[in-house]
Amino acid sequence: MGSRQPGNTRSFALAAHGGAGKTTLAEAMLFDNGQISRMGKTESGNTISDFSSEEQKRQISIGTSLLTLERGGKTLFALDAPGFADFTGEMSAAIRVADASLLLVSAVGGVEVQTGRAWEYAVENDSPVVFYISKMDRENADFSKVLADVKEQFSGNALPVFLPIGAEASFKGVVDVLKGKAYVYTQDGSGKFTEGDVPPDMAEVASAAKEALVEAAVEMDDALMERYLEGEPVEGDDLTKVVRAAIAKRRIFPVLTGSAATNVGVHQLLDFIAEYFPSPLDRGPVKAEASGAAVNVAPDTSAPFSALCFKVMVDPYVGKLSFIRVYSGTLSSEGNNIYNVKKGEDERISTFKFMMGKEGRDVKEIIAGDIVAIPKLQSTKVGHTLATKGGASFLYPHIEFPLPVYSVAVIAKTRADEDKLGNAITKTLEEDRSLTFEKNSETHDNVLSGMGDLHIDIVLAKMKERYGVELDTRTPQVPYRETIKKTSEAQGKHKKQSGGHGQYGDVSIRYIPLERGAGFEFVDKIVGGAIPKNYIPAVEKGLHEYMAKGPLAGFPVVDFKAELYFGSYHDVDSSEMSFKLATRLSFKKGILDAAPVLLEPIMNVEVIVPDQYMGDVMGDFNSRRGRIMGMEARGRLQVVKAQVPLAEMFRYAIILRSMTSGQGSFSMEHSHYEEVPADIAKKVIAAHKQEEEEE
Ligand SMILES: Nc1nc2c(ncn2[C@@H]2O[C@H](COP(=O)(O)OP(=O)(O)O)[C@@H](O)[C@H]2O)c(=O)[nH]1
Ligand SMILES: [Mg+2]
Repeated sequence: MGSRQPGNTRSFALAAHGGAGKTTLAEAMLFDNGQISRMGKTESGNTISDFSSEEQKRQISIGTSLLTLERGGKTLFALDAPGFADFTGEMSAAIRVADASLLLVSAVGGVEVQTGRAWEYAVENDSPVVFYISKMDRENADFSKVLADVKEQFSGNALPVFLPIGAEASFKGVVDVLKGKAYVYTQDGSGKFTEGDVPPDMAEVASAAKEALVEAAVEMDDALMERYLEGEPVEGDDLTKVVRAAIAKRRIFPVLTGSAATNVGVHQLLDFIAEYFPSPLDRGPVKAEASGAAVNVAPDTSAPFSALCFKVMVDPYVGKLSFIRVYSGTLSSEGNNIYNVKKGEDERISTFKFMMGKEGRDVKEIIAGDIVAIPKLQSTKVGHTLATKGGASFLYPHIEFPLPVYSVAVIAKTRADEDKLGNAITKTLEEDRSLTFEKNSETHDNVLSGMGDLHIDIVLAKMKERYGVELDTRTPQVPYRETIKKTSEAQGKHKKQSGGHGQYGDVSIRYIPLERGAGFEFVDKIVGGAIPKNYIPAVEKGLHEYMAKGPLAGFPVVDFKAELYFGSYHDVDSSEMSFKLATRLSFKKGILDAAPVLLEPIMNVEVIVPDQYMGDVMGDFNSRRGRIMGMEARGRLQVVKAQVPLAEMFRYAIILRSMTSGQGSFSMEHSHYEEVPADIAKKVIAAHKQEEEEE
């Protein structure tokens, strides 16, 4: 165990559009590596990766699962990330912490929207990419077409290393152009193959492919480049070295191929990963921050221990597992604690786990480059940096998750559900960083927001299964606001002087519109003691209180100035309460006299779709009161930017999916507030009136 070295570690994210075959490929890798005795299938719900009940029921991956393989003296950590847009956050975290990405592109479906997302995340993280053209056994599999697609959309330096022998039902093996060998499989799913010479009809293509690789790779080494230009062949260790370097530095993006379902080419893929994928040493130091200053952390096993938590999983049986990527040092589970640098707290550890889906094998020592799970950490959350007490004190950059785009208001079905809700939400949020839960202080809705309806459905199903909480959902209330368009003046007089201690307050307030986003301003313009100083704060406080529920439709009033300019008082009967009540009278009248209007939130929306859906997307935005702000091409995809009222966007995740057959994706964030068109405002106000009457 003590002999493991970062130079022998390979970690990679399996990333792709949903359904490209990642989970099946992971399963084939485990099978061919002798780690499982039979291959499970996504649709049978028996793969190592898709182990949660929701994954098995829906036959898709929902969370990233970690698989650990030993191959040729190397330790391989594979992160099988979900490909559906609803779980993009899981994919981006996997790409961030792995040393490389194995980016699958289906030989039938070609490049899809999430393929582009995965590529972008890899670019952002400077992560080396190896393409894998999957499903070569399927009808209509077309290696050359997909290769051309990849080159055009991502990089001209996407260069084939494996070439398929045959295609569709007759796909039977791969040629490794670097090794100059052919591997022909028995095609019975057993993964048995024979090594032989490149078939004569492929020899020319194979040598051209090799030439292209060598030419791109020698650039990594000046001396070698010179020899190459002088006509000397580059072979053996020299070649391996420059190809490895070119991959690690994102100079070339090898393209591999195979079929997981028929188990063809997977052995060669595993060997390629072990031999050519970058180790932590090839990736070099990573950036961290110590009290404002940037530091570079090298993957050195004798340096202080440091790691980043990128995933937390709460399994009903295993309990909590925190997944970490170790960036520096060595840590033994014996006699050591782990220190959460972010929280400043010590955490007890008992073991580390080399994971295989939901199962783990205990290991006593972890080193820089490892990706492992730790059971039962208490305070550690996704994005936290771990070290040992008195050791490393820097923090790794936080893990960014995309902003939620789909929201529902949730209502507990029964009182018992309500009691359990808090705990269930807290636990669920801990596991799922692209989920948010918020009580909207303006509308009082409990709003659950995520990446799409699929995501929210799964979250609700999980909460029911694990914590026994049943929730109803409905479209959330739009957090409208109210404001005024002209200046008004209003007196408010509260007077009750019959019997006993009386009440007397009298204020005159001017209400003046302010620019959008200005909020609220209070100005005291009382002169000559018309209202004694000690009552003025009560007026201001009163305004703050009444502002929260405007007179037009019960929404907060914003972007106005209130000038208290006159009033009167009574020596005995005046009190803070009387002045507050007087303020309320003035406020209601004043706002209603000042041409009040409703404001609604406007979102910045960015939609990414294949060319052919552009027209539909733009037309649809017109019908949603959207404003197109711009368009740009991103490869064969189009990006449409628009500003659209939130009221029109609640179900957009569903609408976009059906409009684009699942090929579109979008993101949105709040931009600003704008006046609601009169016809719509009328309906909102009428609905509010009705609600009030019912209450
Ligand atoms: N014919 C064929 N089907 C495959 C292959 N790999 C995966 N599939 C099927 O494609 C579907 C999606 O596969 P899965 O591995 O779950 O995709 P993932 O979403 O990328 O993890 C499943 O029905 C698989 O059985 C392959 O190599 N050949
Ligand atoms: Mg999957």
